[in-house]
Amino acid sequence: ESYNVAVVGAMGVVGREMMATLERRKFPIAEFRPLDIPAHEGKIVEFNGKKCTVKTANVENFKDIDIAIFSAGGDASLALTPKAVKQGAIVIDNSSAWRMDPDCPLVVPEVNPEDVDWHNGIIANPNCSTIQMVVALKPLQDCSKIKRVIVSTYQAVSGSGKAALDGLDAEIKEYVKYGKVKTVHAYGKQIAMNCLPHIDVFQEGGYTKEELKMVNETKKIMKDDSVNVTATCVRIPVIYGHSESINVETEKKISADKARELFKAAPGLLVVDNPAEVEYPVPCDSDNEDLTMVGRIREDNTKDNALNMWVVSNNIRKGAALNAVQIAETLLERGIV
Ligand code: 2RA
Repeated sequence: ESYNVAVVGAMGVVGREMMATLERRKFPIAEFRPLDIPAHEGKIVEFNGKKCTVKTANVENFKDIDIAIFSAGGDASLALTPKAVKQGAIVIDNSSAWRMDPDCPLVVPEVNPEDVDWHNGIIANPNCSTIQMVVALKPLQDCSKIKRVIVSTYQAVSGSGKAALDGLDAEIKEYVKYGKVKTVHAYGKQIAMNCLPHIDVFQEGGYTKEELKMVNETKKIMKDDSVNVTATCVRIPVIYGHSESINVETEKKISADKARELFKAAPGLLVVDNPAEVEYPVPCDSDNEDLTMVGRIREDNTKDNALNMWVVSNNIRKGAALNAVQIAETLLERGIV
Protein backbone atom coordinates (compact mmCIF):
# COMPACT_ATOMS: atom_id res chain seq x y z
CA GLU A 1 0.00 0.00 0.00
CA SER A 2 1.24 3.56 -0.64
CA TYR A 3 0.49 6.78 1.22
CA ASN A 4 0.07 10.49 0.51
CA VAL A 5 2.88 12.22 2.40
CA ALA A 6 3.52 15.93 2.95
CA VAL A 7 6.73 17.50 4.21
CA VAL A 8 6.06 20.89 5.76
CA GLY A 9 9.16 23.11 5.63
CA ALA A 10 10.34 21.29 2.51
CA MET A 11 12.80 24.07 1.61
CA GLY A 12 14.63 24.04 4.94
CA VAL A 13 17.79 22.12 5.95
CA VAL A 14 15.81 19.44 7.80
CA GLY A 15 12.93 19.40 5.28
CA ARG A 16 15.30 18.59 2.45
CA GLU A 17 16.92 15.84 4.53
CA MET A 18 13.44 14.44 5.24
CA MET A 19 12.79 14.22 1.49
CA ALA A 20 16.16 12.56 0.87
CA THR A 21 15.50 10.11 3.71
CA LEU A 22 12.03 9.18 2.42
CA GLU A 23 13.63 8.48 -0.97
CA ARG A 24 16.63 6.59 0.44
CA ARG A 25 14.46 4.35 2.59
CA LYS A 26 11.93 3.90 -0.23
CA PHE A 27 8.97 4.92 1.94
CA PRO A 28 5.82 3.78 0.03
CA ILE A 29 4.50 7.09 -1.31
CA ALA A 30 1.54 7.51 -3.68
CA GLU A 31 1.61 11.32 -3.73
CA PHE A 32 4.42 13.50 -2.31
CA ARG A 33 3.38 17.06 -1.40
CA PRO A 34 6.14 19.59 -0.50
CA LEU A 35 4.67 22.43 1.58
CA ASP A 36 6.32 25.59 2.86
CA ILE A 37 5.73 29.32 3.52
CA PRO A 38 4.05 31.37 0.73
CA ALA A 39 7.42 32.81 -0.33
CA HIS A 40 8.37 29.36 -1.61
CA GLU A 41 5.04 28.76 -3.46
CA GLY A 42 5.69 27.54 -7.00
CA LYS A 43 9.33 26.51 -6.46
CA ILE A 44 10.22 23.12 -7.92
CA VAL A 45 11.80 20.31 -5.90
CA GLU A 46 12.67 16.85 -7.19
CA PHE A 47 11.34 13.81 -5.37
CA ASN A 48 11.78 10.20 -6.53
CA GLY A 49 12.90 11.52 -9.91
CA LYS A 50 9.78 13.61 -10.39
CA LYS A 51 9.47 17.40 -10.28
CA CYS A 52 7.10 18.58 -7.54
CA THR A 53 5.79 22.11 -7.09
CA VAL A 54 6.03 23.55 -3.59
CA LYS A 55 2.64 24.65 -2.30
CA THR A 56 1.79 26.91 0.64
CA ALA A 57 1.31 25.12 3.93
CA ASN A 58 -2.35 25.83 4.60
CA VAL A 59 -5.35 23.74 5.66
CA GLU A 60 -6.56 23.08 2.09
CA ASN A 61 -3.23 21.58 1.12
CA PHE A 62 -3.50 18.89 3.79
CA LYS A 63 -6.57 17.38 2.06
CA ASP A 64 -6.09 13.61 1.41
CA ILE A 65 -2.70 13.59 3.18
CA ASP A 66 -2.11 10.45 5.25
CA ILE A 67 1.13 11.51 6.96
CA ALA A 68 2.40 15.09 7.35
CA ILE A 69 5.99 15.47 8.57
CA PHE A 70 6.62 18.96 9.93
CA SER A 71 9.91 20.77 10.25
CA ALA A 72 8.70 24.35 10.06
CA GLY A 73 9.31 25.75 13.53
CA GLY A 74 7.18 25.91 16.61
CA ASP A 75 4.80 28.68 15.50
CA ALA A 76 3.88 26.94 12.24
CA SER A 77 3.40 23.68 14.11
CA LEU A 78 1.09 25.22 16.70
CA ALA A 79 -0.93 26.97 13.99
CA LEU A 80 -1.10 24.20 11.40
CA THR A 81 -0.76 20.75 12.94
CA PRO A 82 -4.29 20.68 14.48
CA LYS A 83 -5.69 21.67 11.06
CA ALA A 84 -3.71 18.93 9.33
CA VAL A 85 -5.07 16.42 11.83
CA LYS A 86 -8.62 17.67 11.18
CA GLN A 87 -8.03 16.95 7.48
CA GLY A 88 -7.26 13.35 8.46
CA ALA A 89 -3.45 13.41 8.49
CA ILE A 90 -1.23 11.88 11.17
CA VAL A 91 1.36 14.53 12.01
CA ILE A 92 4.99 13.84 12.93
CA ASP A 93 6.28 17.15 14.26
CA ASN A 94 9.98 18.01 14.57
CA SER A 95 9.39 21.24 16.50
CA SER A 96 9.35 21.48 20.30
CA ALA A 97 5.67 22.57 20.26
CA TRP A 98 4.08 19.26 21.30
CA ARG A 99 6.97 17.28 22.79
CA MET A 100 5.93 17.61 26.41
CA ASP A 101 2.16 17.63 25.71
CA PRO A 102 0.66 14.69 27.67
CA ASP A 103 -1.64 13.92 24.71
CA CYS A 104 1.28 13.55 22.29
CA PRO A 105 3.70 10.64 22.21
CA LEU A 106 7.39 11.62 22.03
CA VAL A 107 9.10 8.80 20.12
CA VAL A 108 12.54 7.41 19.30
CA PRO A 109 11.75 4.13 17.49
CA GLU A 110 14.74 2.29 19.00
CA VAL A 111 13.55 3.21 22.49
CA ASN A 112 9.74 3.53 22.73
CA PRO A 113 8.12 2.52 19.39
CA GLU A 114 5.01 1.30 21.22
CA ASP A 115 4.09 4.87 22.14
CA VAL A 116 2.89 5.60 18.59
CA ASP A 117 -0.10 3.36 19.46
CA TRP A 118 -1.74 5.99 21.68
CA HIS A 119 -1.31 9.01 19.40
CA ASN A 120 -4.17 11.51 19.10
CA GLY A 121 -3.14 12.78 15.68
CA ILE A 122 0.25 14.30 16.53
CA ILE A 123 3.49 12.43 17.31
CA ALA A 124 6.43 14.57 18.42
CA ASN A 125 10.01 14.09 17.22
CA PRO A 126 12.42 14.74 20.14
CA ASN A 127 15.24 17.27 20.15
CA CYS A 128 18.34 16.06 18.27
CA SER A 129 20.60 16.07 21.34
CA THR A 130 18.03 14.00 23.27
CA ILE A 131 17.56 11.44 20.47
CA GLN A 132 21.20 10.35 20.21
CA MET A 133 21.55 10.19 24.00
CA VAL A 134 18.49 7.95 24.61
CA VAL A 135 19.50 5.57 21.80
CA ALA A 136 22.70 4.96 23.79
CA LEU A 137 20.99 4.97 27.22
CA LYS A 138 18.31 2.43 26.29
CA PRO A 139 20.51 -0.73 26.29
CA LEU A 140 22.02 0.32 29.62
CA GLN A 141 18.59 0.99 31.15
CA ASP A 142 17.43 -2.47 30.00
CA CYS A 143 20.40 -4.01 31.84
CA SER A 144 20.32 -1.95 35.05
CA LYS A 145 18.16 0.99 36.10
CA ILE A 146 19.78 4.35 35.35
CA LYS A 147 20.06 6.62 38.40
CA ARG A 148 21.83 9.67 36.99
CA VAL A 149 23.13 11.05 33.69
CA ILE A 150 25.63 13.89 33.36
CA VAL A 151 25.92 15.03 29.76
CA SER A 152 27.95 17.73 28.04
CA THR A 153 27.11 18.30 24.38
CA TYR A 154 29.23 19.67 21.54
CA GLN A 155 26.61 20.69 18.99
CA ALA A 156 27.05 21.46 15.30
CA VAL A 157 26.03 24.81 13.84
CA SER A 158 23.63 23.13 11.38
CA GLY A 159 21.35 22.66 14.38
CA SER A 160 20.68 26.40 14.16
CA GLY A 161 19.75 26.29 10.46
CA LYS A 162 21.05 27.68 7.19
CA ALA A 163 21.65 31.29 8.28
CA ALA A 164 23.93 30.10 11.09
CA LEU A 165 25.87 27.89 8.67
CA ASP A 166 26.32 30.89 6.34
CA GLY A 167 27.46 32.96 9.32
CA LEU A 168 30.06 30.38 10.36
CA ASP A 169 31.31 30.27 6.78
CA ALA A 170 31.65 34.07 6.69
CA GLU A 171 33.49 34.14 10.03
CA ILE A 172 35.94 31.44 8.92
CA LYS A 173 36.62 33.34 5.69
CA GLU A 174 37.32 36.51 7.66
CA TYR A 175 39.64 34.62 9.98
CA VAL A 176 41.59 33.20 7.04
CA LYS A 177 41.78 36.62 5.40
CA TYR A 178 42.47 38.87 8.38
CA GLY A 179 43.69 36.50 11.08
CA LYS A 180 40.65 37.38 13.14
CA VAL A 181 36.84 37.51 12.91
CA LYS A 182 35.64 41.09 12.43
CA THR A 183 31.89 40.49 12.08
CA VAL A 184 29.91 38.08 14.23
CA HIS A 185 26.74 36.52 12.83
CA ALA A 186 24.09 34.09 14.05
CA TYR A 187 24.87 33.91 17.74
CA GLY A 188 25.77 37.52 18.50
CA LYS A 189 29.18 36.15 19.52
CA GLN A 190 31.98 34.68 17.45
CA ILE A 191 31.52 30.98 16.81
CA ALA A 192 34.45 30.34 14.43
CA MET A 193 37.43 29.09 16.47
CA ASN A 194 35.29 29.43 19.57
CA CYS A 195 32.63 27.55 21.53
CA LEU A 196 29.49 28.93 23.19
CA PRO A 197 27.97 27.27 26.31
CA HIS A 198 24.59 28.65 25.27
CA ILE A 199 21.98 26.90 23.07
CA ASP A 200 18.46 28.33 23.00
CA VAL A 201 17.25 30.66 25.79
CA PHE A 202 18.45 30.83 29.41
CA GLN A 203 15.74 29.95 31.93
CA GLU A 204 15.33 30.46 35.67
CA GLY A 205 18.07 28.57 37.50
CA GLY A 206 20.67 29.23 34.82
CA TYR A 207 19.90 26.30 32.53
CA THR A 208 19.10 26.83 28.84
CA LYS A 209 15.96 25.47 27.14
CA GLU A 210 18.20 23.04 25.23
CA GLU A 211 19.53 21.63 28.50
CA LEU A 212 16.06 21.36 30.01
CA LYS A 213 14.82 19.58 26.86
CA MET A 214 17.42 16.87 27.47
CA VAL A 215 16.28 16.57 31.09
CA ASN A 216 12.53 16.44 30.46
CA GLU A 217 12.33 14.68 27.10
CA THR A 218 14.53 11.82 28.34
CA LYS A 219 12.14 11.09 31.23
CA LYS A 220 9.13 11.05 28.87
CA ILE A 221 10.76 8.87 26.17
CA MET A 222 12.18 6.37 28.70
CA LYS A 223 8.92 6.50 30.70
CA ASP A 224 10.92 6.83 33.89
CA ASP A 225 10.87 10.06 35.89
CA SER A 226 13.65 8.72 38.08
CA VAL A 227 16.21 8.98 35.24
CA ASN A 228 17.89 12.17 36.48
CA VAL A 229 19.73 14.13 33.78
CA THR A 230 21.86 17.21 34.17
CA ALA A 231 23.14 18.80 30.98
CA THR A 232 25.49 21.45 29.63
CA CYS A 233 24.83 22.17 25.95
CA VAL A 234 27.63 23.82 23.97
CA ARG A 235 27.74 25.13 20.39
CA ILE A 236 30.97 24.36 18.56
CA PRO A 237 32.17 25.37 15.06
CA VAL A 238 31.31 22.05 13.40
CA ILE A 239 28.94 21.82 10.40
CA TYR A 240 27.15 18.49 10.92
CA GLY A 241 27.26 16.02 13.80
CA HIS A 242 26.50 16.51 17.47
CA SER A 243 28.90 14.96 19.99
CA GLU A 244 28.10 14.20 23.62
CA SER A 245 30.23 13.25 26.60
CA ILE A 246 27.92 11.16 28.78
CA ASN A 247 28.45 9.83 32.31
CA VAL A 248 25.80 7.28 33.37
CA GLU A 249 25.31 5.91 36.88
CA THR A 250 23.30 2.69 37.13
CA GLU A 251 21.93 0.74 40.10
CA LYS A 252 24.09 -2.28 39.37
CA LYS A 253 27.64 -2.24 37.96
CA ILE A 254 27.88 -2.51 34.17
CA SER A 255 31.50 -3.08 33.13
CA ALA A 256 32.93 -1.33 30.09
CA ASP A 257 33.13 -4.69 28.30
CA LYS A 258 29.51 -5.48 29.16
CA ALA A 259 28.45 -2.03 27.98
CA ARG A 260 30.29 -2.55 24.67
CA GLU A 261 28.51 -5.87 24.26
CA LEU A 262 25.11 -4.29 25.01
CA PHE A 263 25.76 -1.46 22.54
CA LYS A 264 26.80 -3.90 19.80
CA ALA A 265 23.52 -5.79 20.21
CA ALA A 266 21.34 -2.65 20.42
CA PRO A 267 19.39 -1.16 17.45
CA GLY A 268 20.59 2.11 15.96
CA LEU A 269 24.07 2.03 17.49
CA LEU A 270 27.55 1.57 15.98
CA VAL A 271 30.40 0.91 18.42
CA VAL A 272 33.58 2.76 17.37
CA ASP A 273 35.83 2.07 20.33
CA ASN A 274 39.45 1.10 19.91
CA PRO A 275 41.74 3.79 21.38
CA ALA A 276 44.82 1.62 20.71
CA GLU A 277 44.03 2.05 17.00
CA VAL A 278 42.96 5.69 17.58
CA GLU A 279 39.37 4.72 16.76
CA TYR A 280 36.55 6.75 18.32
CA PRO A 281 33.53 8.58 16.88
CA VAL A 282 34.03 12.06 15.38
CA PRO A 283 31.45 14.44 13.79
CA CYS A 284 33.11 14.20 10.34
CA ASP A 285 32.27 10.46 10.33
CA SER A 286 28.55 11.22 10.73
CA ASP A 287 28.05 12.82 7.28
CA ASN A 288 26.41 9.79 5.63
CA GLU A 289 25.77 7.82 8.80
CA ASP A 290 22.28 6.81 9.98
CA LEU A 291 23.63 5.09 13.10
CA THR A 292 24.52 6.75 16.38
CA MET A 293 28.19 6.07 17.11
CA VAL A 294 29.46 5.29 20.59
CA GLY A 295 33.06 5.06 21.79
CA ARG A 296 35.49 6.03 24.58
CA ILE A 297 33.54 3.53 26.71
CA ARG A 298 35.20 3.27 30.13
CA GLU A 299 34.30 2.83 33.78
CA ASP A 300 34.15 6.01 35.85
CA ASN A 301 37.41 6.09 37.85
CA THR A 302 35.78 8.13 40.62
CA LYS A 303 32.47 6.34 41.23
CA ASP A 304 31.20 2.74 41.33
CA ASN A 305 28.47 1.65 38.90
CA ALA A 306 29.15 4.54 36.54
CA LEU A 307 30.40 4.68 32.94
CA ASN A 308 31.78 7.39 30.65
CA MET A 309 31.09 7.32 26.90
CA TRP A 310 31.31 9.56 23.84
CA VAL A 311 28.31 9.55 21.50
CA VAL A 312 28.22 11.13 18.03
CA SER A 313 25.28 11.32 15.66
CA ASN A 314 24.28 13.25 12.56
CA ASN A 315 21.98 15.90 14.06
CA ILE A 316 20.10 16.46 10.79
CA ARG A 317 19.68 12.75 10.00
CA LYS A 318 19.04 10.71 13.17
CA GLY A 319 18.66 13.95 15.10
CA ALA A 320 15.72 15.08 13.02
CA ALA A 321 14.82 13.76 9.53
CA LEU A 322 15.67 10.07 9.95
CA ASN A 323 14.00 9.74 13.34
CA ALA A 324 10.83 11.36 11.92
CA VAL A 325 10.79 8.98 8.93
CA GLN A 326 11.45 6.03 11.24
CA ILE A 327 8.38 7.10 13.24
CA ALA A 328 6.40 7.03 9.97
CA GLU A 329 7.81 3.54 9.27
CA THR A 330 6.79 2.48 12.79
CA LEU A 331 3.22 3.62 12.06
CA LEU A 332 3.18 1.24 9.07
CA GLU A 333 4.86 -1.61 10.98
CA ARG A 334 2.34 -1.35 13.83
CA GLY A 335 -0.64 -1.01 11.47
CA ILE A 336 -1.54 2.45 12.80
CA VAL A 337 -1.95 4.05 9.38
C1 2RA B 1 20.19 22.90 17.99
N1 2RA B 1 19.00 21.08 19.05
O1 2RA B 1 21.12 22.09 17.80
C2 2RA B 1 18.88 22.42 18.53
C3 2RA B 1 17.80 22.51 17.51
N2 2RA B 1 18.07 21.77 16.35
O2 2RA B 1 20.26 24.10 17.72
